[in-house]
Amino acid sequence: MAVKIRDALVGSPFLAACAGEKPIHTPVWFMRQAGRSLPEYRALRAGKRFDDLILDPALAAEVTLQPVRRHGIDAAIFFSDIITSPQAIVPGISIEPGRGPVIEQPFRTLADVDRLRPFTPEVHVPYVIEAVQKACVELDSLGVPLIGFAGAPFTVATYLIEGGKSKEFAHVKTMMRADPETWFALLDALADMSIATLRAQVGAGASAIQLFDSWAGILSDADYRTYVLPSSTKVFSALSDLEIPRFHFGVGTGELLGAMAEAGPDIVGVDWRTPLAAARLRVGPDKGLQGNLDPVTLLGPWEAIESEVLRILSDADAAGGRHIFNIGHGVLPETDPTVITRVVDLVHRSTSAL
Ligand code: 1CP
Repeated sequence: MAVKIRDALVGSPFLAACAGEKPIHTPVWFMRQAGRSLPEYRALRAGKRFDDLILDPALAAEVTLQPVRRHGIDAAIFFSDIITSPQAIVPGISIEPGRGPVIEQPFRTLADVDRLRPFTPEVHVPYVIEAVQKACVELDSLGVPLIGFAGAPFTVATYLIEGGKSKEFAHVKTMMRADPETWFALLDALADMSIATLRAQVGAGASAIQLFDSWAGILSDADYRTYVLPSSTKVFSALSDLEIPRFHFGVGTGELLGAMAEAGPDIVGVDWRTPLAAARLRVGPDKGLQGNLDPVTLLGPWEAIESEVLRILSDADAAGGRHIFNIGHGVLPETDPTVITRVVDLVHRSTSAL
């Protein structure tokens, strides 16, 4: 793919791999690399709510940069949340410690969809734009690109419909089948919101984007194709003119990788359940693969971590390369950050001769 690269980021292994070129080493970053595994994050966070960080561009930029300075990773991910955009225009949405997003008045009817419109990033989330701009000043000086992100319409809808996190997703799956009019209107409005926030982040300096469809794996391939694929496809196609790498991610999505690739991303995330060779067959030869270390592996022992990392690198090679090393879901809070730095170093050292 053609990738637009700012002068400061020429030579970035992450952007080279995304473009399908041979990077100087396999690029590596970690989902949830910013946050509770870092003592410097806990120090900065003391006495503050999560929203205090999100709403303050200087703090959000600082937290985005912390793991880059510490680990020498190849990309930063913007510190925000998938619920930040809906939260900005819908009253009664909060992020509660230990719980995640909580929605006071869950979305259940067609009338609820109107609560999401209109959404204009410059008006509703100016702090997001400013935080991206601030983070990119230091990231440019380090030659490290920023990944912007948004929640995929489906995963954001699960929170809005259920009112928070869910195990069975009963309201979600029932609305899909019982009230397709509301379902598709809601997912379409959320697609527009994802498109607007992603375009705003790219406009402010992000060099790549990731669409998080964390909970898509609860669906069958048939249901995913009917109820989810159209809205995710809309997001990826609305970003195609930007010439930036577009990532698509989910957990437990081994059975959906073909359909998720059809939505139109350039790189597809693979969790630890699916070998990269099997992912390659489902995704096809032309897209990048991201993953696929089990985050629990990082809890140790080091010998097991090392052999898993090397196995994944060799699997990636056998699966045709174009690999971005990552974990299959977020860093666990109890992970020792020095282990993450060691993994970054291991990935770089063992691939720089390839
Ligand atoms: O470092 C980074 O990865 C950037 C920060 C980031 C990202 C990418 C945060 C900060 N949230 C997200 C995306 C996000 N938020 C996802 C997709 C990624 C994933 O699957 O992990 C999801 C599903 C959410 C929803 C959410 N927000 C949860 C999960 C709840 C559940 O259903 O299990 C939680 C706990 C939050 C709050 C949140 N977001 C981010 C942090 C650091 C926190 C914890 C806040 C706190 O300390 O209370």
